[in-house]
Amino acid sequence: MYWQTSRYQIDLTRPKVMGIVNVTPDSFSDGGQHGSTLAAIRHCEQLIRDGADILDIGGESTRPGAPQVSLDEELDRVIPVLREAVRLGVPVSLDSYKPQVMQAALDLGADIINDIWALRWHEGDVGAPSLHATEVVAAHPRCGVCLMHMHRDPQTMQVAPMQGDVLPQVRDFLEQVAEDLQALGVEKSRIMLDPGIGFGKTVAQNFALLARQAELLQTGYPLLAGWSRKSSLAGMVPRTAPPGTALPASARLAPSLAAALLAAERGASVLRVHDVKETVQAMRVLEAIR
Ligand code: YH5
Repeated sequence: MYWQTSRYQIDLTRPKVMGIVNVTPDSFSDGGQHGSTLAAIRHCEQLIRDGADILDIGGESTRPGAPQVSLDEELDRVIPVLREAVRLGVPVSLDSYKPQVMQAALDLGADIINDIWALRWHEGDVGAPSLHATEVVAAHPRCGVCLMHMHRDPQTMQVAPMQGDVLPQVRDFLEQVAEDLQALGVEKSRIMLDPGIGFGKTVAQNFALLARQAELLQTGYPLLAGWSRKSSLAGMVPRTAPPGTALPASARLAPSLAAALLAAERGASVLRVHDVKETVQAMRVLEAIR
């Protein structure tokens, strides 16, 4: 199976490693963007040396409760990085839900739109109808798109997680958005689905999405798995640890690798990770037994 993207047909025979690049404001310089742009590009280059197959570049933190970033701020962060990143020889993905950022990224040659809102985000209902994300993607002849399931929104998703058996809910939602997108003329080969680990689900629900990943693969679409450093992995501590012991995000490498490897072994096609070098090594173990 291939993932069709703007410039690359990505072979999904073996799992691909997508390296996360967060473009965050530069606390060292005078408020300009040069420092953070340079740091992000350096990070892109390092991830490629580490074996990243795809770069995923984002300018807004989507951690639970994180503040939103304005359109202008997000463009200022992400566009200078994308302009350089598309010259690095690997497919480049934009992690954003804002249609205007998607359009600017595609205009620069970005290969993939990765959207935690599955192209369904829209600003407050006041004012003129703005550019819609589905139209931006559908108007492009072949960019790739990753459609992710999220319960509620990043500000409130953990306040009231999902109820009941999440598997059919996540599967049916993703199948529906993929179908709607194809009705707008987007080829099936451009679409990747993602259960949205950590986005409005309990720890048990997140692990059910891994244990029963086969039910998501029944849709016939390839899957992206995003387990890297997520808080569901914080409890992976010795049984002797005091109750409530939690690993900080910086100490979640081992469980992140375990989750990525299990997801790949259970059929995930793309692994979205912070720790590319180590994930590539883990994937070599999978290849060795196949
Ligand atoms: C995803 O799963 N996630 S941003 C909280 C953390 C660690 C990591 C420390 N964008 C996904 O990575 N796009 C994000 O706790 C994504 N799938 C796709 N397709 C959140 C993130 C993170 C949040």
